[in-house]
Amino acid sequence: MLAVPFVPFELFDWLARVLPGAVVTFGIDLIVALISPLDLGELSAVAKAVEQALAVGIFLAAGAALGALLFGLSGTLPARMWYPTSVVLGAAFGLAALSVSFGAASLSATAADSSNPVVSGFWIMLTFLTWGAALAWTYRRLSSASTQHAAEAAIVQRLDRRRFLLRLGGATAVITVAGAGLASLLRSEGRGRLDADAGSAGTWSQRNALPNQGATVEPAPGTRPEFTLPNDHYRIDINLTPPTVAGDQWRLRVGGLVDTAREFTLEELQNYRPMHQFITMSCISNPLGGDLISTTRWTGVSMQRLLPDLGLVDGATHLKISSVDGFFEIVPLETIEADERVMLAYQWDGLPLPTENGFPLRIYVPDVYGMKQPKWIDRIEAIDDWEQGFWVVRGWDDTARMRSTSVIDTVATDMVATGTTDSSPGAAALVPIGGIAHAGARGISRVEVRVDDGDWHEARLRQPLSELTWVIWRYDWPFEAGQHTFTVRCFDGDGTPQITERNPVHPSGATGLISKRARL
Ligand SMILES: Nc1nc2c(c(=O)[nH]1)N[C@H]1C(S)=C(S)[C@@H](COP(=O)(O)O)O[C@H]1N2
Ligand SMILES: [Mo]
Repeated sequence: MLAVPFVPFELFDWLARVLPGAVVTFGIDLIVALISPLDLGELSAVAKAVEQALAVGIFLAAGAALGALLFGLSGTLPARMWYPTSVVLGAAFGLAALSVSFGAASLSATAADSSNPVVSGFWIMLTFLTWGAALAWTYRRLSSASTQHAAEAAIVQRLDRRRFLLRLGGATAVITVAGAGLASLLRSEGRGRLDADAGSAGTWSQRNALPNQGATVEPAPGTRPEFTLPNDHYRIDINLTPPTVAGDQWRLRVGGLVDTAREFTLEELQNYRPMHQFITMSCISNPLGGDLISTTRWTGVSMQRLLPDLGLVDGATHLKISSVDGFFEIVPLETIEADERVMLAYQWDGLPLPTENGFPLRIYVPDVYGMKQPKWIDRIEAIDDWEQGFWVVRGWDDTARMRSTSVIDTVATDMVATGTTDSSPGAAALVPIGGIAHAGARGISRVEVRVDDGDWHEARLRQPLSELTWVIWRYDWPFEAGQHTFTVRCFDGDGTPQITERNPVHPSGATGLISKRARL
């Protein structure tokens, strides 16, 4: 499999890591704020597309700006020096890009990333050398035209500046687009192979009934699927293209405060007794009622089971979990010792983790947002103190405990049925209203719905897939014609109500009540 880097994406990913956290967070918030109201579709997919466009835009602008700079300096340069100079310039940028690219790769010392470093390096250099050559070519063509009429030199010079920029921009764009096409062509081979493996086995959910089969409360029509198919699971991470890891070469390296450094293969991890958990995970950047929250079946090994085999020595108090993309988080040993549900997971819905979602290994930590749960893990380091994780360094909440949240998915105005409820003992036309409620690993004890400024009515709760997943609720509302506002609130397992005050996603996750208006 050949996987070559796409230079604009590499540059963008690098910027996202080195720019101050506040700038990056501001950028992400801005993208989410701009695209959410447009309702273009699944938030994580749209955001990735916008970021990719931005990456290409930044690359084009930088290419044109560098060209313009060279153009400005070129007055002092004899014509025969243009080609060599541009090529040297291209080579210099190529080398800079190379060091960035391999700097990122060396964060993961196992050669598990399936892209071949020689091929990648060659590819990056080729991109920049082509760019350098295009620069010289453009400049040469334009200046030979301009020197024919020396008298008009001043005007032509000014005119040419614009034409030069346009042409150079065009040349950079052609190189970028051609590079993108080639890179994705080469890469799609690899992706196809993984999918083929996946397809032959079939998913767990295709072969099995969900554990709450026979639950008495049926979701209101229009409620989101209770179980998210892995392909539909949201995806959020710091990469424009997900790291592709070769499973057979991959090793989980364990070091730091251990008696001897050691490694685990994927197979060795899979030889431990597996653990299956239905889990709802959410991104801390999920806007109120947003779609950066999903539920699937995770399989892996409990960290409690693995712990005795890590060789930790006295003084170790935390594990630093790091990923091939440079992402990392710190998990206290206390958390692992107190909760067997902390797990290193290698399957979703009975299949190896999808590339986007962390193949071959990711961690699950109950009750905290996704930002605390590295994907594509390749290293565990035992340390003797807490440290800030990747997003904590960049200004997000230390603990990132999941907020309680409840969402109205549907007011099923076209599904009016006749029946009775506590609030209307006589037979009445009922409108099913429904959605989800979730409170991390704390469970949901109660969901209530209010219509306009009326009283709160208790909704019925469907038995969830597990204590770690969202709960589907349903309230059959006695129909009243007119325009109405429906509001929902939930209480976690301890009876603690969700926070009603509005808070933005940054830095600790969104809070506030969600309302939906409907005309009946
Ligand atoms: N290696 C790595 N792991 C990561 C991230 C990342 O950028 N890199 N993002 C985290 C964040 S912010 C979230 S919300 C979850 C999302 O997991 P998913 O994409 O599988 O839904 O992955 C987490 N793990
Ligand atoms: Mo996230």
